[in-house]
Amino acid sequence: MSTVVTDEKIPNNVNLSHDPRLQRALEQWQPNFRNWWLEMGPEGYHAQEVYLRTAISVTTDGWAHYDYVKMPDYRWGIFLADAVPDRRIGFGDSMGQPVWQDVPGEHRNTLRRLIVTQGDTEPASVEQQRVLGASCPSLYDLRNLFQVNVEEGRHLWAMVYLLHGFFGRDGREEADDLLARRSGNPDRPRILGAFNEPIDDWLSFFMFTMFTDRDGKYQLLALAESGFDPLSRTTRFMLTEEAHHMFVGETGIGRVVQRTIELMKKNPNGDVRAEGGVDLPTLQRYLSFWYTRSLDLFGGEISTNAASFFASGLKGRAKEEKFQDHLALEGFVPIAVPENGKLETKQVPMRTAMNEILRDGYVEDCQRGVDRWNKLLEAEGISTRLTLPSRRFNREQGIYAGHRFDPEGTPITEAAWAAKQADWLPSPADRAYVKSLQQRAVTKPGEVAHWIAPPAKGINALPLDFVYVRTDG
Ligand code: BYC
Ligand code: FE
Ligand code: FE
Repeated sequence: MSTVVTDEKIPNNVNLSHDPRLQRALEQWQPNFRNWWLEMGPEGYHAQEVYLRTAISVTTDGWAHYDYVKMPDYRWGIFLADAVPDRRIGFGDSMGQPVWQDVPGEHRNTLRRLIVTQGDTEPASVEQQRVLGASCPSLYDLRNLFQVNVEEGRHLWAMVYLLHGFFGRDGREEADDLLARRSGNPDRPRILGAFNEPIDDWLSFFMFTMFTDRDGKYQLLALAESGFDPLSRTTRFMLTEEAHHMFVGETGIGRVVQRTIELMKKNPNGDVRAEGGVDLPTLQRYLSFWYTRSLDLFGGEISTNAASFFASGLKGRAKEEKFQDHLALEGFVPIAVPENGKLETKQVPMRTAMNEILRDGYVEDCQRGVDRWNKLLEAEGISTRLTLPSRRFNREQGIYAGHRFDPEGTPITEAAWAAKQADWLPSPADRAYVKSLQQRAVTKPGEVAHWIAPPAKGINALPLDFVYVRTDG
């Protein structure tokens, strides 16, 4: 098992002190990261102590340490899951060969691009969420926001380690660029669409951690299969942290649903807005928006990029061992392709459909979460259900982009779309309403904003009124 060092400038289990050049390069990047955090990290919360978990090892029990820390002093470390002895490439044209401990020359550019794309999302999400502290629904939620933020910062460190460690000068330049792009900035935006969308209310934050962090889970599962072993080991450990981010999203929305039900019952007309809550149609519109923007993150349904990532052993399918045929040279995936205003089912060769196969697993996983929310409605005798729209609806990437579909996936005209859009997606008025519920930060220990139910339990077995963030500090 790799030794974990936590008393160096950069906590790590990659023997950093045995590679002085790499150590020096990363120690030079460290103050730039810190400056980026001070400029783009959680606004107004640099001096307060936050009750956070910090990764200190990669064992399944006790990998995290909980204590108060000021976020700029968080110990962002480089941790790789333990190596699997005699690991072999599990799919594609090099199937069965020993995994690579270094970057094969012929895959260098492609791998760098994958790592940069992954790495770019991490600081992007911190930038997107930076203003949320001013409107938090409770100290518990505020702490969870910051937990997610510092861990996305650690995920950036994980990708920067790979860039510095394996890609020489190009890698160092890419690492600098990861701190230079800015979410939503028209001149130097983040790479992927969803990471340039604003998140300035907590409903968006919970939808993002439910749906967009879950894309992270699936992309990381696919990269964990990589024949480039350092990438596999890095992403495997990132997945450990990712579970909490999705927990924050799923339970966050679950708590909103719960409060919405209470307010529906309280009001004689079932008018949730009149009671200061988030009505179900608004929840549905936010869900539809973040789900579809996250579907885009899987790339095109028909993708030669995806085929070549798979062929060359760089990116597999989630849980590749569950599949029978790891070559994927035979077989086709039926995909409905828009043609002349209609849908034609085409048989797409398996490798070219890899993005769609990964998306399939994601859609099922999302559905399980939505089912749990719907159970809450069902238990209270409410007939409305939250639904995932068709994967053709509201897409900006892939074969459905540039065409209009209703939430059931039926092709519609531009005029029909224009007439119904405000029923299907959040309108400026919806956004203004949601923000109006979140005008101030709720920071009294144990207090929870009116529009959301309290959590079922506290963090790390602590009570709900624990001071998760010392806001006076
Ligand atoms: N926005 O063949 P195509 C996370 C581009 S989330 C903008 O269809 P490909 C996290 C694409 O780059 C996980 N552009 O797609 C979550 C290509 O550009 P070029 C992040 C897009 O390459 C929450 C063109 O369209 N990890 O960790 O098969 C908080 C055609 O490409 C988008 C990864 O993404 C888009 N949505 O697949 C914090 C894993 N989609 O070549 C963190 C690494 C596609 O024409 N990335 N394009 O210039 C990949 O595996 C692939 O790059 C993608 C795209 C799956 C994203
Ligand atoms: Fe992440
Ligand atoms: Fe995450």
